[in-house]
Parts: sequence; structure tokens; C-alpha cells
Amino acid sequence: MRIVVLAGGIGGARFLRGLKQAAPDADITVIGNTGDDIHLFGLKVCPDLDTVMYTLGGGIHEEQGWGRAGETFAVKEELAAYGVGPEWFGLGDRDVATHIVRTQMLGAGYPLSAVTEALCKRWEPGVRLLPMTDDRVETHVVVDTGEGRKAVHFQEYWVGLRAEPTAHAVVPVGAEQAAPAPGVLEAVAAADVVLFPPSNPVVSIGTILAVPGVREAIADAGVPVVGLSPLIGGAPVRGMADKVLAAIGVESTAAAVAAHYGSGLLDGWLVDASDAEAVPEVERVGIRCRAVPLLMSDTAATAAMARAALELAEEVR
Ligand code: GDP
Ligand code: FO1
Ligand code: CA
Repeated sequence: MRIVVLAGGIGGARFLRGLKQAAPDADITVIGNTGDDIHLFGLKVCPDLDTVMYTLGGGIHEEQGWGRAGETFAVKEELAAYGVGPEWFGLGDRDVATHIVRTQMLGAGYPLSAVTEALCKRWEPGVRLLPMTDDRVETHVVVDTGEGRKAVHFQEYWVGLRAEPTAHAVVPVGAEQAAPAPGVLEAVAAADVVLFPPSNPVVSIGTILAVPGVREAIADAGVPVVGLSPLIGGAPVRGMADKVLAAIGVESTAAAVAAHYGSGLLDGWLVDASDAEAVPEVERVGIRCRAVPLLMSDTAATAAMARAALELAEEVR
């Protein structure tokens, strides 16, 4: 079975670990969000691609969910001693090696998709990891500074400002001019099922869908498209999905997120067992819905979620 998964960072990566256990023989292609990417200290950092690569490759800092296990921060301390910022972004020493290799290869002319493939030779994530695009796309968030509104890079909004200022708009800068990376549209066209893990619907999956051609390819693939809610009890399990959903005018409920994707894209939607009252509401907009436990407390629980998603895909096929 060929499965295509659109993934952000932590939510996407943890779901993929469960999916691999639930479907060990499946051929899994991951289309990763690159809207979170940022240039820092002359290095190109791709947080969501790296989170997927490290999580599936066994190098992730488990509790934190991003960055490397056993990390040290000597480079960060040395940069701070020079007074070179931004001081709010924690680049670890082990992680820095990944960004050096990536930046060096990009400088030599390799596209991000080829660089990602090269990095994955070391980590062997057991999936094909493709960036959504080889072109530069950067998510910016329009925030209130107290002295008017301004657009800041998503990482500055989330890591630097801890998502405290009200977000008024989310803009995937460059998306309109971007092209899907090699293999993205081909993987969607060849898929037997497309899954939306419980990734952020705005700044992860929304950004991937903003790359021209991706949404259309998924809608036209003629295969089941099934998603899992990142919201439980009307709140994100972690992160700022509620704030960026508010910025685009979507209520923070499992049902509202399904309706936001819409029945033109989604065939099936899983909500948490505690949100069972959302099931009829989702089905009214033409999306088949089931309520099952959606907390990724360990890989076994996550594998059960992945099995439920694949079962729902068979029901709507
Ligand atoms: P990010 O790039 O690191 O923010 O990761 P993603 O975009 O892939 O996923 C973020 C989303 O994952 C957040 O909106 C969380 O609510 C959601 N999430 C994290 N852990 C869980 C979980 O255990 N269950 C569910 N249903 N969602 C989760
Ligand atoms: N998240 C933080 O909250 N603080 C950090 O200092 C930080 C550094 C960082 C470095 C590399 C990397 O791949 C991810 C990093 N993250 C950090 C996580 C990441 O920026 C965000 O969680 C995601 O982009 C949110 O979608
Ligand atoms: Ca992310």
C-alpha cells in the first residue's frame, strides 16, 4: 500500500512513528512543511523536516519533541558571547552539523529535495521524506506590537514571542510562486490513501496545501483522504494551533477544522473519543467521522490511531 502523509513537525513525526508500526509493509511518502524554515547565522534550518528525520531515525530529543537527544549548546554560548543573535533561538551543537551539511550542499547547487535525501541516508527514517517545495517559502505572522501591526517570521512569533501577541494573519510568503518539489505530485497521483496527521492545520498542513498544485492533486487523486484532529476538547495538545486558527477565522474545535479542510478535500476525519459530540456535525458537511482516542501517549496508542485512520479510509473508498 502506498501512503502519502502531509506532515509538520512534532505532531506529524509522532504520528508517522505509529503509522510505521501499524503498516510495516507500506510504502510511505512524507510531504514535509518547509514554511517554518529560517536562515540563522548563515545556516539554513528546516525544523519540520529535521523533526521528522530525527524522530523516525532515532535521534530526536524525546521529551522536547524537536532537536537532538544528548544535545549541548557550546556554539550558542559562544555566539552569545560575541553578542550575535537572535538569542531566542536555541541551535544545539549536534543539530548545527545538520545545518552546516545542508547549507553547504545548497550552496553547491543541490536543491533542498536532494539535500534532504542525502541527510536521510544517515538517519534512515524508513519513509521517503520530500520537502513540499525546493523554492523558498516562509510563513510570516502579522502581530500587534502595541505600536501597530507588523509581520514577523513564524519562528519569531512562536519561539521568540511565545505566541503571546495576538496573531491577525498568517501569510506563507513565496507560496504562490513555489512549485511542488520533484516527486510530490507523482507520489500523490500514485497513492492508495492520503493521510493528514494531527499536524497544525494552518502553519503545517495549510502551508503545504498552499503550494500551487498540491491541493488539486490530492482532491483529484480519487483515493481516500483521511485526517486526524490535532485539537482535543477544543484545544491543541501542544503548540499554538488555536491562535493561528483564530487568525484565519476558524473556531478551535475538531469539527471546525474538518469543515475548514472541507468535503472537497477530506473524505474521513477522526476526532478524539472525548469529542464524540462533533461526529454528527462533521458528517453533516459530508465528511465521514469517527471518535477514537487521539492522544499519542506512546507508539502503541499512536499505531492504534493510524489503524483507525486506515480503517476509515477503507470505509470511504
Ligand atoms: P509542529 O510543526 O512541531 O508544530 O508539529 P505539527 O504541525 O506536526 O503538529 C502540531 C500539532 O500536533 C498541534 O496542533 C498539536 O495539538 C498536535 N498534537 C501534538 N500531540 C498530539 C497528540 O498526542 N494527539 C493529537 N490529536 N494531536 C497532537
Ligand atoms: N523551539 C523552541 O521553542 N525553542 C527553540 O529554541 C527551538 C530551536 C529549534 C532548533 C532547531 C529545530 O529544528 C527546531 C527548533 N525549535 C525550537 C522547534 C521549532 O522551531 C518549532 O517547534 C516548530 O517549528 C513549530 O512548528
Ligand atoms: Ca512546524
